[in-house]
Amino acid sequence: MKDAQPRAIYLKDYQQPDYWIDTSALTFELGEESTLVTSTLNFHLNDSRQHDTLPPLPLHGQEMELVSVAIDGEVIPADQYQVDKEQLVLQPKSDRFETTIVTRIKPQENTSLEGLYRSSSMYCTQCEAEGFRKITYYLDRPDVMSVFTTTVIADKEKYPVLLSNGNAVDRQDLDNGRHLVTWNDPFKKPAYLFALVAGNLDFIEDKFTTMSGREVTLQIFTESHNITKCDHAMRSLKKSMKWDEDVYGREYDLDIFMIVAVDDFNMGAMENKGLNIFNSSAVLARQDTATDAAFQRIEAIVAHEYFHNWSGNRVTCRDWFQLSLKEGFTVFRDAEFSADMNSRTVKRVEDVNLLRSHQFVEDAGPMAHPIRPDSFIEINNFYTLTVYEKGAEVVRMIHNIVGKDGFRKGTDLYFDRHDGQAVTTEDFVTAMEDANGVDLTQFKRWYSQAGTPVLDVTDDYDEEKQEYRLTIRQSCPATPGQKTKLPFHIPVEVGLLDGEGEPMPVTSEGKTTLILDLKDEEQTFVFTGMDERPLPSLLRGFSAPVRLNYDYSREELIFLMSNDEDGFNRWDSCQRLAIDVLLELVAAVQEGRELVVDESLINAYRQVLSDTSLDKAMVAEMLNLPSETYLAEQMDVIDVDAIHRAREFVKQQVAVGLQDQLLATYQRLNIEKLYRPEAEDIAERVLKNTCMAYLVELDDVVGVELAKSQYAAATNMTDTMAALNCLIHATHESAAPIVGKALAEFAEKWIGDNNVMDMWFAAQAGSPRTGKLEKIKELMEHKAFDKKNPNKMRSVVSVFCGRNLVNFHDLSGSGYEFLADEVIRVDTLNPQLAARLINPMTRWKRYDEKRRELMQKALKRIQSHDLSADIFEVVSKSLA
Ligand code: B3K
Ligand code: ZN
Repeated sequence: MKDAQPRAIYLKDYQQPDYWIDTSALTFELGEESTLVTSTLNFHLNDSRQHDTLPPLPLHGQEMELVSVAIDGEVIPADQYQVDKEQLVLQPKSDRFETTIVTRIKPQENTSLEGLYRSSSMYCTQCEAEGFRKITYYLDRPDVMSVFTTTVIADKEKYPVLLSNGNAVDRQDLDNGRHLVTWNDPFKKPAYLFALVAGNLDFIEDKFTTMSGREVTLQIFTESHNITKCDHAMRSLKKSMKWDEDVYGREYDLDIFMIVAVDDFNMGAMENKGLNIFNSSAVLARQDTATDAAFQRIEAIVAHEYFHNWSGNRVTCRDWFQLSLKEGFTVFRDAEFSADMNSRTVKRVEDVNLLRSHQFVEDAGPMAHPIRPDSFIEINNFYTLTVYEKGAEVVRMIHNIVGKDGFRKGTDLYFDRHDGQAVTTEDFVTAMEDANGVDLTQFKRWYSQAGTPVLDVTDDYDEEKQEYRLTIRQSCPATPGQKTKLPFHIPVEVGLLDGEGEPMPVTSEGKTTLILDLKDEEQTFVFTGMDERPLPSLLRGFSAPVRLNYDYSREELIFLMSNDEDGFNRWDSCQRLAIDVLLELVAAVQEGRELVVDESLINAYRQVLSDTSLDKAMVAEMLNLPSETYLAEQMDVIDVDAIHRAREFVKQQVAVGLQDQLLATYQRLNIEKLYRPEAEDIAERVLKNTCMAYLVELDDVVGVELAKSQYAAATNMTDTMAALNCLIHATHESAAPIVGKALAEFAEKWIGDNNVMDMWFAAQAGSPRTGKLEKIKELMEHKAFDKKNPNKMRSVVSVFCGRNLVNFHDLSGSGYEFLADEVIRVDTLNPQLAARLINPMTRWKRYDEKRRELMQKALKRIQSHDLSADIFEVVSKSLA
């Protein structure tokens, strides 16, 4: 770091601004060389702050040329304002005034994908969190909300479509082949929700009639070659609009809702008011181009962004420390939507898997932070799994504490009370308390304390008294800046099973499941009238984001797997069993002992496979071994090679042990059918493909033959990709010649489809067998690769470093050097992307000494460069 070091900002320093903005009128003249932005802003003094004289007005602004400034129509000479790399400071002369500021920007040179930039042939914007300040000088903070009117002027032939927030209020043809469209958004909003799009785009259109009978026009825009891939997103949008009315009573508020798909985008999508901008991978899907997983991801992201219209836009965040107010809540909303549209238990399993294998890692690492952080250097580094996923778990716990109806009362009050305001997580919790007459004071520690709490559970049974006692101790590991923690209020849902596997009543009304409110460091819960010793089913539905330890025997886990009435815990027991077996084998690998897989795991899987009462997607989830990342988390010192060996060995032994059954299941499900991306059909495909993935582990041609025929016959991308992945991973020698040919044919067919090619790249980069570092470098030179495009970089670099652990952590250190080079290169172009790429190296302290040294060296090399605030923060916190 050569320049002055970026500074942290603190939640405790929050102050309202000295001025508010009432209206913002913007005119964009888009030109090939540069874009001229004229902004006319109406300010008034913030009376709730103390002023003796009129305070100066500092406006945020970066990377732009200031052309002129006027206040109330009078041009201000340069000696009467200050301008530097970060801001423009004006001195107002009255408590109400209008500024007119003209700036020149160069979107075509903007590689950060923040502010106004170009993606292929179009212009688009991304303003959250602080990108608007790259467009014009402004009070770029979420508590400053104003009414925006936006005029876009551009060449009509090149940019026939000109979009911004709200409703179109004027269209005109101008001289020199240009045209103009003016948009007005009647809802006050912060600048981060501003959006603009200009391009030669096609669109599909539909209508939605809201619950009060208003007709809304729905449009999805994309480049014309992708127009046949928008129907699924449109269906998802209509379902989301209906669901938000039914479940939350929330209606859409403008006459038009637009989605635009762009190829160069840092994250999934953005909820700009009335004009959502999406990463094309989160919109485009057709059965031949997108997998079931992509169809489901699209449905969830469309819903998520749509739901933000209330949880985020109508009620927004006071400051960026409150990010989880909108993100945690909206993730909870989209998760419930997906659960209602598909299988609830499967959705829960997927979310918990993500949380445990990635958020728990974050919470135990150098970047750990509470869901409401109390300081940050670069806010873009805080769009994390903690703020999003753990934030959603915290909202879910409130939902569980106050119940479904109580939660709805709480959200009704929250939306009514705060409509049009920028508020805090505290306000959200207060609405829940007020609507339900509950006290959530202790619960609020979830917002301020970082780290994953640990529950250690023990029990005893008194036969004479017929009493069963469950003792739960909570603790929470230290995290950066937080050595000790106060006890959390943790809702722990439990049930008890008798010796026959029947649920036992646990409440006086005879209910068989109940939520224990754990509030102390240690608490004992007594169950009376127990005529036998029960087996506890703990943390049902994953009722709190914690790690839970209870000394289950393998027999008990198998018993729970087949008898627990809680579907989530049936899966979790299966996971616990697999982890136990796998960690035992990891130790055997490390000690050079012979590897033997406990038969009980294979028998358990056999039983799962033959249980026709189970949802097929659940069967697949149960057969899925815990990921290498999750296993790594269970170890004090991570041994990637031993984990990989052990896991591969178990896969292979399961395949050997269950060969006939896997084959029979595959054949039973491999029937030609019309493609539908619906839960039931998706479940059939996922189970079939899980069986195939085991069968290619055999030292036998059978699996390869299946994959080969499925690859040739597939009529949808789910089956195509599953077969291709199986060929890539197959152990049998007959796979090698086929896989090369299949990959080449695939690339030839799909070279023009960015999203499909991303899967092709990822399949190779993620495979321990094909994805060696030389191959990674070769992939990055492929003609379909683009070193500036976030999707491409993620599909090769992030997949290699995050999933292909044995190759990334190669003892030569070459993986670390490669990642350091890429981070340094990307940081000069797109700091947000660089900060995501570096993530796998931030947990260096968890590895063996040799790897620790190598990673530390690579991090220090990065640190010696002139860095963005984003990378500076991640690197310095990691090395601390
Ligand atoms: N709100 C955006 C995320 C913006 C990220 C900026 N670095 C997408 C979402 O969560 O809906
Ligand atoms: Zn969001």
